[in-house]
Amino acid sequence: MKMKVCILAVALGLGLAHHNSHVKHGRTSIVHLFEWRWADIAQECERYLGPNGYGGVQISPPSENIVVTKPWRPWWERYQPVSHNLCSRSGTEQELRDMIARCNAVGVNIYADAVINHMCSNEGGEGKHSTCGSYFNATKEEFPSVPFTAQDFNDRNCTTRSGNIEDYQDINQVRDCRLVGLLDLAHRREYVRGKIADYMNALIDMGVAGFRVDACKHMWPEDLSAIYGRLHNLNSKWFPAGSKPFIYQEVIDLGGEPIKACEYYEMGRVTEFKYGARLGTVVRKWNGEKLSDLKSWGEDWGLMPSDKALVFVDNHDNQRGHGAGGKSILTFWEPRLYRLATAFMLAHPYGMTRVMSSYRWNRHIVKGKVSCFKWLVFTLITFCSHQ
Ligand code: QV4
Ligand code: CA
Repeated sequence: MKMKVCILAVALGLGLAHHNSHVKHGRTSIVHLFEWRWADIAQECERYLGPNGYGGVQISPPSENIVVTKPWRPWWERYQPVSHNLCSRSGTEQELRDMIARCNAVGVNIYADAVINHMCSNEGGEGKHSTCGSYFNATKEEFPSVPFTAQDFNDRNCTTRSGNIEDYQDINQVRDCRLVGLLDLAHRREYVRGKIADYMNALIDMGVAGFRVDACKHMWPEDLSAIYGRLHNLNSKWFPAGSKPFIYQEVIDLGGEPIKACEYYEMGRVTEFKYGARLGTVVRKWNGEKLSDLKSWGEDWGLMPSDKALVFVDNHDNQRGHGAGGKSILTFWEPRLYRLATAFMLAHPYGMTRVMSSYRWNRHIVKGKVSCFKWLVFTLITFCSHQ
């Protein structure tokens, strides 16, 4: 039944306005510079990405977010916005503007990660612990810098006791309740749609070529469509007049849930999470699979249509145990296999490809107390053996 709905929606052809990535010079790949500073991205565009044929960069969310200090500043605080001001750990608004201009000047597009499903966590407290110093009150759902107030959130539309998503089999919960406590915006409200479009339009006017839209599974397709419909054309200083922003939507669809990636095809591309999960099993030679099996790689393997897919070996979530993907996902922790999978992805014509540029972290600490103890013992032994 659900599949029929998807086919109908695509057949209605509400336009493929946001599917063009606008990459220059026939380039085919972008790179996610996860948590990079704007000033460093500008240099990287000029020094490496432009000369080496990268089409664009996905940047970390540029909007002002909550500052989480316990136990340390985690990367994921950037997925908890408190306003649409443009200062973050990556830099100031002026640095963002300068980076976008410099990357555009060398033919490298910028795609911003738009966190629009929610604001910060319900446990975010009250005060000015935010990256531009804006005041907010998470308990009262007040974000005066936008402004958003309690009526702009979905509480009355959510039916779970906790107010959080409890069952991914229930579409209403997934879209109208809080994802891990994150205050869920009511996109059916014209006002909320307008504020989000204003934020995205400010970035478009600065020269971005499009957006990765975060957590799309948690937003109704018709609401997203209404928001995208309000977006400006790209800045004609760098793009042909009439160009619509490129949009790729984060929907994790590995099967088994009622919300399907195909519900979002007509509005933009969609992240294909089956790609990295399945490629990982082949490269690891699980189930007796061989690289030569990949000659039929693509839709025949149950992947979405190539012209709808945004693909990657791993992403910032599943390389560090967040989100979904499973054990087969390859990361830089296994460099030989990772290089192989990435080279295959870049050489193969399926989907729009995204390379991951991340950073190393201490896996022992992340994995909890037992491993933490092991790490301590290991560090002591290493230290002593070097004395
Ligand atoms: C905790 C408890 C909750 C409790 C809540 C109370 O776990 O049970 O209700 O406190 O406030 C962080 C913490 C998380 C915490 C939450 C709220 O990890 O433990 O909840 O904050 O304080 C990133 C991280 C999340 C992080 C979030 C917000 O991955 O761990 O949560 O940022 O800081 C699904 C979605 C998919 C999503 C994926 C991770 O369908 O959309 O999970 N992926 C995107 C991004 C991802 C980001 C978000 C969505 C949210 O790629 O990076 O989550 O914007 O599959
Ligand atoms: Ca929602």
